[in-house]
Amino acid sequence: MSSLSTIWPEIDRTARASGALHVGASDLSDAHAARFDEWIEGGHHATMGYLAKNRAIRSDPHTRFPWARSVVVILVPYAAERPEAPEGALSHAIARCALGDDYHEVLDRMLRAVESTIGRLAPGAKTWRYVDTGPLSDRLFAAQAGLGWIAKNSMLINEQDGSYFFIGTLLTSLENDITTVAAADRCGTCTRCIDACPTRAILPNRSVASELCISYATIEHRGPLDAELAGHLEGNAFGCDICQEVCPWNEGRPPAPHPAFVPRGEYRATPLTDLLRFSQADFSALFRRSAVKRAKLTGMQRNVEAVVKKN
Ligand code: B12
Ligand code: SF4
Ligand code: SF4
Repeated sequence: MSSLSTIWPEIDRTARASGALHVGASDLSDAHAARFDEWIEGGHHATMGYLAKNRAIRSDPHTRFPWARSVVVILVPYAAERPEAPEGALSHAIARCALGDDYHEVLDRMLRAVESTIGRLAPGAKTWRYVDTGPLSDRLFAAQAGLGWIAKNSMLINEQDGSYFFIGTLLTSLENDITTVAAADRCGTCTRCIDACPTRAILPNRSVASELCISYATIEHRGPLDAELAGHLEGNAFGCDICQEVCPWNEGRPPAPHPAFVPRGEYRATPLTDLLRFSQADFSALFRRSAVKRAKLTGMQRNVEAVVKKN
């Protein structure tokens, strides 16, 4: 059976040709699985019950993937800059990561391309694609692949290109013999993200309490918003970028977004409050192939009402 290094130039080339900015390789083990256990025990997954079910797999990924020996990791940039738009436009209220196409589909297609390169050059090798929804930590693999450090805001930050990117992972049965150099921790004494978080959701151990996080509340939480949190959305109706906006590693010249993540013009042209009058058909049309669909029409109307009430 081949090892990753024998076909690495081809893997790297395929991933970059499909739009990845950084490509790396990690072992399958999670050296920090205990941190995940601690987070779950603290109840910081809130109502995302599927995460608690992943505990056993995180502590020993081989229980679910006995054949896997390496992980190919890709970083794919989205728009680091918000588009110019009139006051009150929808584009001001949606997190940058959701201003283009749904990343789950885009990164899955990119990983498929890498998968077929592996299939061609290492016949018989097994692979498994994950974008976000897997029972494993995308950030941890990216850090172990040397692509960045786990920062105080819990994001994976790349020293050259900041943190506005998605992570895709491809488990493979090929031996990991790629040499990686761990990225240095560049947070230093900075605490800008912790100080800027409007709901004090960032914990001292580089993790986030979902139950306090605007991103969780506006995307994942079903039912009415907690009254206090609803008063601190800071204009965010889907997701939140505040702890990345203040980060010095996102200053400077950002990388261009993958073409699928260029902000959609319709969001600049639509007033946020229009959503309050939307039918299901309007919602489905505006957010076709978009991650915003996850919040559903009722969730988005709940969020917009909270944002408008505060203003
Ligand atoms: C649940 C989840 C959320 C939750 C909880 C967020 C959180 N910080 O834990 C909520 C809904 C709040 C959320 C919000 C967002 N999310 Co989210 N989310 C996830 C998901 C599905 C799991 C994360 C998780 O398990 N968290 C629990 C913690 C304990 O695990 P972890 O973050 O993976 O941390 C591991 C390691 O980092 C390690 N570790 C922790 N501290 C340290 C310290 C050191 C020194 C080391 C070496 C290791 C280490 O411990 C863990 C071990 O497994 C991942 C996808 C995935 N499957 O990994 C996406 C993911 C983390 N999310 C992502 C994004 C883009 C976002 C948002 C920016 C979206 C938005 N704009 O609103 C925000 C950012 C908020 C924030 N500051 O984290 C990206 C992050 C990309 C990046 N550059 O880091 C991911 C990777 C999705 C993807 N595939 O691209 N998210
Ligand atoms: S995403 Fe927003 S609410 Fe969540 S930790 Fe970052 S700044 Fe705080
Ligand atoms: S704002 Fe400062 S502390 Fe927070 S992630 Fe960026 S460098 Fe680290």
